[in-house]
Amino acid sequence: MQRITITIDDDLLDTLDQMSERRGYQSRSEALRDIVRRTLAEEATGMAEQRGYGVLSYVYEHNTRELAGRLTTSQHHHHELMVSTLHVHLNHDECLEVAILKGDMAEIQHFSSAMTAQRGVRHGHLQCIPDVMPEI
Ligand code: NI
Repeated sequence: MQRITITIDDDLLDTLDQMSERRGYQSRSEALRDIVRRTLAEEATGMAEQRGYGVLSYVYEHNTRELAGRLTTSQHHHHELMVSTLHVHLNHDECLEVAILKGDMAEIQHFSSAMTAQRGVRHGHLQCIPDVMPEI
């Protein structure tokens, strides 16, 4: 680990400190390391033939136009990507699903977009974790 000095304007530093407090970082260093890691993860995700993991989450109404069945069918069509799925019955109508995916990042993104673009699916979110990341 190395110690560096950076120059940053007051407004941006204020914003960094506020974000650090909101997210519970122990120090500016940890906040900055996490920002760099996140940026690298986004960059790596866009690379061709990049492999890794995806954490896909979404909420849907299980009674809407056989949506539950169609989402399950899509998962079976892409069974090679599926590692595990967590299903939570949120209330009478809504379900929360979290799927752990593994494979080609482009395929993971394509599959995730197709799932979350379905009518009746809300709060769709995909977190990408590329396989090859520099150690920082
Ligand atoms: Ni359910």
